[in-house]
Amino acid sequence: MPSCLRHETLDPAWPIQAILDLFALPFNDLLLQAQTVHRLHHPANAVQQSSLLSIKTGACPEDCAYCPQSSRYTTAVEQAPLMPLPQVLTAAKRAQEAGAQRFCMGAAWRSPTERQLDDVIEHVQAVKALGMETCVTLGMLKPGQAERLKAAGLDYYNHNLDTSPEYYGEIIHTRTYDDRLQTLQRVRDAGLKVCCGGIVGLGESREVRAGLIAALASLNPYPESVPINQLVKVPGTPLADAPDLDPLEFVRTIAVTRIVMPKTVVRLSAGRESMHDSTQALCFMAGANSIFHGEQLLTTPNPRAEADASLFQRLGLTPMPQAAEAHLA
Ligand code: SAM
Ligand code: DTB
Ligand code: SF4
Repeated sequence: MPSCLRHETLDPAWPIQAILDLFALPFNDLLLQAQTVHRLHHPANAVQQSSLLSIKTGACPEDCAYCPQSSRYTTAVEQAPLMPLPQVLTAAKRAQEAGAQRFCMGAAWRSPTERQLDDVIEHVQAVKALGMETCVTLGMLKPGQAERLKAAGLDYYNHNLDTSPEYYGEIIHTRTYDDRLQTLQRVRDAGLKVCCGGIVGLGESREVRAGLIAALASLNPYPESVPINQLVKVPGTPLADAPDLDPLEFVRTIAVTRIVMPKTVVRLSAGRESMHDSTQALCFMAGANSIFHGEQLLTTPNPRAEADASLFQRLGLTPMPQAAEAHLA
C-alpha cells in the first residue's frame, strides 16, 4: 500500500466493502440508484464531448502493460516527435467544428522537460484562444510545472491511477502509485482541475475495480473528471490476449463510479469502438456523461462521428453546453 494511501486515509464514507456491496446489488437496483444520483447532480440527457490528439507518439520509456506506446513492446504504433503547432491547431479547429468542447493533448513521456513544456504551453495557449477547454496528459510533473500550465490557461490535467494500489504492480513497474499521487497533488495544488480515472479489463478482479474506485474517491477533493477506460487489446502488448470483461460488469463499474463520486463527470472513455450500442446506452443510464468524440483516441480507433450522432439521436442525448459542465466542477 503506498504511503499516502493507507487504509486509514481512504475516504471513510466509502470502505471497500461498501463499494463491493454496490457492485453486488441486483443490476436493476444498481442502475436505478446510479440514475437517481445522476439526476440529482447533472442534466439528465447531456453528454460532455472531448476530443483527443496524440501530440507526441510512441517510444515511451514506461512499461504500462496495456499501452501500445511503450518502447518495450513491438506494436504497429509509429513513433512521432512533438507535433508542430499549426498541425495541432488544425486538429483542434476540426474537433471544435465537430462539436467537441474540450481538446485533450497526450504525450507519451515519462515526464516532460522544461523545454518540452515550453512547446506544450504554446499549444495550450493557442487552443485556449479558440475558445475551447484544454486538457493535457504528459506523464509525471516536477515541482513548478503544474503552475506553469495553470498560468498558460490550462483547464484540466489528466493523470490516471489506472487500477487499485494492490494490483498496480502487476501492470506497471517503472513508476509507483505514490509517484502518481504526487503528480495529482501537484496538479491540485496548482489550481488545475483533475481528470483521473482508470482502466478495466486487464484481467483484474471485481475487488480490484472496487479498490480503484475507492482510491479515486479518497483523493480530496475527488476528481472533477473520471475517465473509465476499457482495455483496447493491442497486438504486441502483454495484455493483447487479456480475457474479455463482461459488458454488464463494465456497466456496473460505471454505475458504482457514479454513485461514489456523484458530482464528477464520468467519461465512457477508451473501448467504445468494440462496445455494442446497447452497452453504451446502459452506461449512459448508469451515469456516464462524457465521451471522447472523433475517430481516433491516441493511437487506437474510436467510433466515427456519424455513429455517435446516430447513437445520440436514438437515445435523445445532447452535447453538454460548456457552461453547464463548468458549473458542476
Ligand atoms: N503517458 C501519459 C501517462 O500515462 O501518464 C498519458 C497518456 S496514457 C496513454 C493515458 C491513459 O490511457 C492511461 O493511463 C490508460 O488508462 C489509458 N490507456 C492507455 N492504453 C490503453 C489501452 N490500450 N486501452 C485502454 N486505455 C488505455
Ligand atoms: C484516458 O483516461 N484515456 C485517454 C486519455 N485519458 C488520454 C487515452 C486512451 C488511450 C487508448 C489507447 C490509445 O489510443 O493509444
Ligand atoms: Fe507511456 Fe502513458 Fe503509455 Fe504508460 S500509458 S507507456 S506512460 S504513454
